[in-house]
Amino acid sequence: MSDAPHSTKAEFDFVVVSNRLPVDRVTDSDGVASWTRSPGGLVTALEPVMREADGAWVGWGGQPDLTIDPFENDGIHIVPVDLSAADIEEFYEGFSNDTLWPLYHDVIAPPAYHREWWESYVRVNQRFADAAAAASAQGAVVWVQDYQLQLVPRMLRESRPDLTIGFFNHIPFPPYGIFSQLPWRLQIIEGLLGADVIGFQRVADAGNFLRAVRRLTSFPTRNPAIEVSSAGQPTRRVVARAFPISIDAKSFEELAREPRIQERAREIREGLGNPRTVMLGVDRLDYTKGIGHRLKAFGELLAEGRVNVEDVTLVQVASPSRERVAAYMQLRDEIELTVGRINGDFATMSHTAISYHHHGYPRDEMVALYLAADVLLVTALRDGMNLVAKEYVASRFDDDGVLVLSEFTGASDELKKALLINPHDIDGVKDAILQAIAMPAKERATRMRSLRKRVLENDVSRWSSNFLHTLEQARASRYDRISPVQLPDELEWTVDRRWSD
Ligand code: GDG
Repeated sequence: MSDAPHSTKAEFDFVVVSNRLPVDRVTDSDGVASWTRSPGGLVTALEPVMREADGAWVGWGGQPDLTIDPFENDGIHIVPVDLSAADIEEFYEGFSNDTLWPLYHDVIAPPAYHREWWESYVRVNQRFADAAAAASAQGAVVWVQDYQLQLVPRMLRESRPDLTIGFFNHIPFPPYGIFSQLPWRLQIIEGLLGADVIGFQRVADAGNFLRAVRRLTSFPTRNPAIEVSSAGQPTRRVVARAFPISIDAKSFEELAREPRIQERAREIREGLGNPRTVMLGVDRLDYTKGIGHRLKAFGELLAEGRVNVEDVTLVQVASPSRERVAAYMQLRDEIELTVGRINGDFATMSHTAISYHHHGYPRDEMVALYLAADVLLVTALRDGMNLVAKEYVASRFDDDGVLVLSEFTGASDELKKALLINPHDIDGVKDAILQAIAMPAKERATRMRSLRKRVLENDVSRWSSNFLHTLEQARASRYDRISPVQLPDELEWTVDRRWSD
């Protein structure tokens, strides 16, 4: 079955592989299906590269048992991978979202280890690898995205040694003490080492990965290179380093500058009863985002009378996520109970304490919310990057607004002029909220200007071109040996072993 014109071409010089395709299948009231582009940053970043290189995108269409031939959508060749209902349960909701996700986020929730989930992960990774191999022309560049597909680089390397293979991990890579829990830790490391370049969000993530390589293999390493040898194969050099992801910053600024968006921002404030301060949280409803910590801090400030419900409102957008995974159902109950309690205790007839929204909003509405918010609260307990922080900054062309940002986000490595917080330290979060509310306009502008410079300069197109440039270089030096002077010395081994325990 197919809803779109078939693609005539079958092999491409540039192939992106991700769990989800960059398009969503929508069915109209007459039951006619079509595909619309999903508005993610990755699509925006890779679109120009895709067009220039005549690229293809391999991924799952988002619905079970949907067998669809490759087709073209708005200049991008789409190669769908079919997942059955059982694959979704075991590979996606199981191993990806209930094993790897909690394990890679500091075991905030306990990871579940099930052998049948792992077997499904291997099978589905092989299916993605086969689809990518079939879509790749001789000598093509293949860029694999994220933790759902960590075995694909090695699988591709085995079937197609002619390819140049990149991998980018959008979520953190955990310290060895945590990663080592995984019964299949060695297979994951070997899977990733099939790539020529392995990208991470933070320098610390790349460091954790290199330490795991040292602990689990005997491959020589010298930051950022690893010398990988396997029987019957020439020794290869693999590069593992940080490439912090970003957003299409200009498009956020452009939207924010539109008068209709600014008018909408005013309407939002009015609808909230024009409080002096609007605080905002925008997150997928996920236990890594620290939404409960944020609510606790705000609730205590209200209870202690240090903020007044007439003066300060918190808008919390919690977009629905992974609703069939038990930990997410429980989280939703907990968050909504807390919101209900705080509103019950503190709301007045004219002012609610927390305006809570369990839906997704269109991009326009998100930008209007960013403009309406005096303070953005990002309290993630662990987050690969956190794009919401960067979107807020990019939208604030007026150099106003205060970003309160968790140290446990990748974004905090770059956005040093935010008010940085440890979300576990509730008193510290409360102090930062009070500081943000009281911050003089001049200081807000100075901080925001510095944050904006960083985000506008390092946008997502720079991220993708940096990665692809490094991949190009890695292809050229794949068989260069790590020079003898660069071989790991005893000191490095000792230090690494001591700190990674
Ligand atoms: C993973 C990593 C890393 C959210 N609600 C709505 C909406 N969103 C958009 C935001 C933002 C994106 O979703 C969320 O990105 P984050 O980076 O904040 O978080 P994750 O979804 O966990 O993403 C993360 C990222 O990958 C990229 O590498 O930064 O660490 O976990 O763009 O705006 N967008 C719209 N309506 C919503 O209701 N339109």
